[in-house]
Amino acid sequence: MNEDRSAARTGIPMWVLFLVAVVALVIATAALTATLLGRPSSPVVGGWMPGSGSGGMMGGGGMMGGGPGSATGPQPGESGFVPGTAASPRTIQVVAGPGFAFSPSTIAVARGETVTFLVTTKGPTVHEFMVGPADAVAADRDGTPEIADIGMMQTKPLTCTFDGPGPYTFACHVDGHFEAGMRGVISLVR
Ligand SMILES: [Cu+2]
Repeated sequence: MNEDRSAARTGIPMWVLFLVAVVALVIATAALTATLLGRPSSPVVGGWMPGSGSGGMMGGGGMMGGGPGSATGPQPGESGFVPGTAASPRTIQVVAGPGFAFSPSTIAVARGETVTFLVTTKGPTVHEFMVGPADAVAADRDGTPEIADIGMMQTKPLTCTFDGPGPYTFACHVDGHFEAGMRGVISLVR
């Protein structure tokens, strides 16, 4: 057999050469795939989020569609706005910190829509994100939708439907943060 002769000439078993070739091919394919797919389509950042160029910060994955009703599109009250639904929530990015603040501190939500907040902590302090009826959020009431322990540069999702009368707010209830002003307002549109 031809292969046996060539293997004998080089002194390297044929299967080793084959393995090396396969590994090289896999690496090349992976590199090409990463190049083609690695470029994220534009990050979901609404015009109302000043200074947030935070593409690539989101760890959750799978939530960033940029599809109908995402934060890239028209906002509540604007023409062409598509409200989020339970089957296809609208994604809204929220930055916690640095310092005791959320950005944005006011978030427009259409009455009745379902929204997925993607909350990213910037800075070394761990934060939480609670959202719901204002009295429940102010009282840190059990059962109010909340994400805990959002560490630096972590992003965690929280999906809520705003089908109640409101008013709605959001806040961080890590010790002292709410008192320091780490809270915001959901403005219900329509
Ligand atoms: Cu906090």
